[in-house]
Parts: sequence; C-alpha cells; structure tokens
Amino acid sequence: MTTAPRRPAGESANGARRGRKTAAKSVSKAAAKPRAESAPVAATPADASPVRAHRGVPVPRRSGAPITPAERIELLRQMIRIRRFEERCVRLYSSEAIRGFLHLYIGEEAVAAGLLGVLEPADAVVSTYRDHGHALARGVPMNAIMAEMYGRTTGCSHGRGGSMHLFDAERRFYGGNAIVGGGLPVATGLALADAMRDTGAVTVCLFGDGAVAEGEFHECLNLAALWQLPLLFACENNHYAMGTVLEHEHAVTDLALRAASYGLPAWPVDGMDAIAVGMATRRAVESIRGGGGPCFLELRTYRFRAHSMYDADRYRAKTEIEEWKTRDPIPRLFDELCAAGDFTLADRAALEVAADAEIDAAITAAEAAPLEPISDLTRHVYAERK
Ligand SMILES: Cc1ncc(C[n+]2csc(CCOP(=O)(O)OP(=O)(O)O)c2C)c(N)n1
Repeated sequence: MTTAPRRPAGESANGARRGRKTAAKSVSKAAAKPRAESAPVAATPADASPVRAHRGVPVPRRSGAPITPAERIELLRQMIRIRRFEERCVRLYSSEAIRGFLHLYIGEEAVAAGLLGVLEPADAVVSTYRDHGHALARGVPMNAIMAEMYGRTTGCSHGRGGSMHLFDAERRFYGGNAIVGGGLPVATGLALADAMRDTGAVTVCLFGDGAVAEGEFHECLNLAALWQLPLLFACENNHYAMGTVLEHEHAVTDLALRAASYGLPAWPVDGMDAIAVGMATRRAVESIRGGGGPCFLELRTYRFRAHSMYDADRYRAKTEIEEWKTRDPIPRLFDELCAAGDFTLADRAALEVAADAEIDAAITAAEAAPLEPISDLTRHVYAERK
C-alpha cells in the first residue's frame, strides 16, 4: 500500500509535503485542517512528566479532560467484570470445559476500561489475541464471548474463532487477531475508509510492545501520519513479548519516543491507572476528531499472569510481579473512590455479585448452546452469497 488515497490523476507522488497536503485534503474533513508544518511534535505533552526508562516505574501525571465521579465508578465496574470473567476462564480451562489457547489480561484491565469507555458506538476497535477485556469493555455481550470460548455456534465468531478471535461487526469490534501486529494494517484501512466516507468515526488500534518490532507498525504509523488518518494507536506496553523482555528486543525502549519520530503526537500513560488512561484517551480522541490526525499512546502496564496458560513464566522474577501487583488497578481505583467519599466496601461487593451473576448466566447459556453440526463444516471457508 504505497499510493495516497484519491490522488488526482497525473499528480506527482514526489515531494512529501505536496503529496501529504493533497492526500490529507482529499481524505477527510478532519484533514481539511492539516497540522501546520511548523507545529511541534512532542513525545510527551507539555504537562506530562517525560519518562525515560521503562523499568523505573514511571508514573506520568494524569492529563486530559476530567473523568466524572460516575464515570470513575463505571471504570471500576468494568475492571471488576473483566477480572472476574477471566478468573472464571482459568477455572473453566483447567477443567477442560474450554480449550485452545488462553491469553489472560489480568493486571491490564485499566487499559481496556479507560480507553474503550471513552469511545462512541460509531468508532471502530481493533484488538489482539489478549482480547477478552477489550471485547467486554467495547460492549460485546458476555454471553456471545463465553459461547465463543466454548466453541458454540452462538459465539460472536460462531464458535470458529475461540479466545483469540472475538469479533463483532455490529459493535465495530474487528478482532481478535493471533498475528502479532496483524491488526495494524486492518485499523489503518478502517481509519482510511472512515476518513474517505467522512463518517467522523475514530479507529482505536490496540497492540502489544512486541508489535513495535514488526514492519507493519512502521508502515502503518507512517501512512497514518502522512494521510492524517483518524486513528489512535494504543500500545499496551506490558514490558514482555511472550518471554522476551523489552530491552532485549528494542534498542530504544521509550516506545512513545519512537512513535513520535513519525510525526504524530505520542506520549506515555500510566496504564495501571484507569483514570489516567481515560483522561489521556479523551484528550487524544478529541484531538483526532478535531482534525489533528493520528495519536499514539504508550500505555505502560503489566500482566500478572503468564503469557498464556501454556507458559511456565520462568523469565521474570517473582519479586517483580509482586512489585507490580502493588499497583493493581482495581484496589487502586477502589481506594481512591473510597477516599473521595463516593464509595464503600458494600458498593464494591455489589459490583462483584453482579459480575458473578452475569458470568454464571453466560456459562449456563454457553453450555446449553449447540456445537456446529458436521453439515456446516465447510461453510464460511469462502464468501457465501446471501
Ligand atoms: C507475526 C507473529 N510473530 C510471532 C508470533 C508468536 N508470538 C505470539 S505472542 C508473541 C509475543 C507478543 O507480545 P506483545 O505484542 O508484547 O503482546 P503481549 O502478549 O505482551 O500482550 C509472539 C512473538 C505471532 N503470533 N505472530
């Protein structure tokens, strides 16, 4: 994909400035106000702490539009729902009720809740194989997700995708993708389509730090910046790509700094703080909707569990895991709500009871749902005429 969209016939592709302005103008209303060539591109916004080393537990200040008390409670509700869903999945997996791969999101819930809570229904979301939290926070019904884990026809991918391939076109949730970095070109295409149709929608592309090492990452950031696409790159930097720690793979471990070199605003965010994630996302999305072009958030987070259920997790120290658990986003937000007088232990217990009831109902429905019949085995291999 090297041709700028809707380039008028005969126009030269040489000269980045000329190509960029022309392409941007024709791509979207947002791009009708292309960023001034002299505008500074910062790795961190002026009011955030610059973060150099990722191992030093960096905590940039919260910055962006405020999150109301009611929204804070919703963040907590969503995180509890995701955590308890996955804890139940561990039990279901251990008892072999669900099979295949299982990549847990436990510890990273602040990102899904904070980021996706800010979006509109018309916006698009592209996820990774660690996708349960993203799908739940996006509003994919839990029944459809649980049925997918069980491989039932009532699953959101008709039972054919499983844990790594949750998909719901109606909610503009475009996967679930087993390929590291595979969602980046999909998201770039979605954002390009929305820009060309002038829908005003923003696409959010979630991916891990491992994807930054892929060629697609660099191609997509370049094109998104060149064409000023309405695209938010959301890198979940949990510091490990399977068993490989960030600094064994990347010469420059400040991923926001690397992203900024493509000419888009990029900054790190405390990904263990749902409020910080929500504020940063709101700020980025407002900028994108206002015609500011793509943004990049480096959400610094941590997974408390192994890479997947098959991983012995021998590559990181227990002390490191325990250290990160002290920043668990759920008790952290709960304590903050209590301190503000907005919340009590009983309120939290009520959220847990509600989440458990939703999970119980989803399991009951999944277990009662049919498996795919043999007669459907070769369906959906090629596109079907309706
Ligand atoms: C293109 C590609 N290369 C390698 C793999 C094997 N693989 C699966 S997960 C993974 C690590 C990815 O780490 P990251 O992107 O940081 O995501 P995280 O698991 O930390 O959420 C790798 C290398 C793959 N699935 N796809």
